[in-house]
Amino acid sequence: MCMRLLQFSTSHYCRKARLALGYKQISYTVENLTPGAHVLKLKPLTGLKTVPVLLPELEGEPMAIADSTAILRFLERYQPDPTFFLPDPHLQTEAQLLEDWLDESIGTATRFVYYDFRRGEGKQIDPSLSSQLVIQVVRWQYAMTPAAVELARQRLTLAFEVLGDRWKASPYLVGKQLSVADLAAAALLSPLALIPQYRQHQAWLFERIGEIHQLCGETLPPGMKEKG
Ligand SMILES: N[C@@H](CCC(=O)N[C@@H](CS)C(=O)NCC(=O)O)C(=O)O
Repeated sequence: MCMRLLQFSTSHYCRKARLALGYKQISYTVENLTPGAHVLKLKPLTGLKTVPVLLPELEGEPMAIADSTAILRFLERYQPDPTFFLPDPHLQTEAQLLEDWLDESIGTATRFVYYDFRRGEGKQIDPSLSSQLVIQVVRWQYAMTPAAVELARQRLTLAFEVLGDRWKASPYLVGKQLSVADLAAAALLSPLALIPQYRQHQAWLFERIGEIHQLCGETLPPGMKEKG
């Protein structure tokens, strides 16, 4: 039996779980859920309504694990090698703190800025009525007002400073090896690859995002090209 990942194919949090599975070379299948109907499946399984959810399909293991951070923790316990936990406990705590900030603050900011782009300047990516309707629903669901989008942009500016200081000096955000912080950053900032202004001014970010995807055997995010 192999593990099953319940996901939305476009979700950057699901990308984080896929990067972790790929890094550990664990085979898994994905089940793409339909937004809206997903709640009916997820609520009874996890008590939450968000993807990713991992179904380990293993005896003696939980039936379902919700939340990307919990999934990474489970994968590390299930298969410690290769590790994405740092041997120094202080550095591991720092990596987890960065992961939490990226999940809770930056992943949300990315979502706001991305959907704002898709209905404005980036409308041509998919101007179809169905796509624009989905974008409107998501914007309404998360109360993406212009003021909230502006605050999200400011949070991203801080993220570029914090991540830039670290990734320009070393391939790793914390310590001397890949950690949960690197995986979280590579996934949660990836939707920005479609926005020309970020691609142009934060080239270092997309370079590192590309390298981490390659290391994890994960397809590059939309807007980034595989190297020949
Ligand atoms: N903290 C969660 C966030 C996951 C999340 O926000 N997932 C979104 C997709 S990007 C979702 O499932 N939204 C559907 C909903 O809220 O009903 C994690 O790290 O897994």
